[in-house]
Amino acid sequence: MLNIYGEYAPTLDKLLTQMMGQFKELNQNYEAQHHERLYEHLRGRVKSEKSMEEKCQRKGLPLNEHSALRVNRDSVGLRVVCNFIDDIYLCIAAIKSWDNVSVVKEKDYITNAKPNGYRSYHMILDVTVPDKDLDGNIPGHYFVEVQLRTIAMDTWASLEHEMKYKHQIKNPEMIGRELKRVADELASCDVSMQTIRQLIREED
Ligand code: 0O2
Repeated sequence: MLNIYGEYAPTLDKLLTQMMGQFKELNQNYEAQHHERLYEHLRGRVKSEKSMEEKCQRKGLPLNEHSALRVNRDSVGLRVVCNFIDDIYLCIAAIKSWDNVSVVKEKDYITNAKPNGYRSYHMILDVTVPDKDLDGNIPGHYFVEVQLRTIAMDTWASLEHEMKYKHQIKNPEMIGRELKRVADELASCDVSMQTIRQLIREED
């Protein structure tokens, strides 16, 4: 039985619940004010102890709580999926305004897509929770990874991930080129959809 999170495992579950709650409240408040949702849907998970152990092994890290919770910073992860690119940046601004959260790292793979076409906005947050952390602090500090994407970006990333890990690809260059082409087409659709929303708003 793997136990890489040790005594901190229950806190990770609580942290996920806390963060999911904060995001849901954000969406509810936004909808009450603007009559539309800030994000379309939200997913969250505590990385399984087995996946975390594999990740530590892959990186040559010792299998302990420090590697799982401090060196790796995605034991708790949330994915925020928005209808429009602009909404992603509104979400980011809201996250930055939260009192219990500070941003440790940001990667804007939307403005600067990865060479394979991957697009998403990644944030590593330092979040305060009522429980003890690895250094014995109460309230404790834990890392949370947040990925923000449009529906189109999310669709692409899910399919690319699925194909990459589940299939033995015979012609990776050609498949890579095709995936990149589709990613760019979807990115162009995201921009067009946002322009259409703007046009509709200007009519009101
Ligand atoms: P999983 O199973 O999704 O958790 P890290 O690898 O986390 O130590 P790094 O190198 O800073 O740190 O990672 P980055 O670039 O922020 O990306 C981390 C996560 O983004 C990945 O997690 C994926 O979920 C996602 N991601 C990044 N690049 C791609 C990509 O090209 N395609 C897809 N589909 N997803 C991507 P993990 O840990 O790989 O896996």
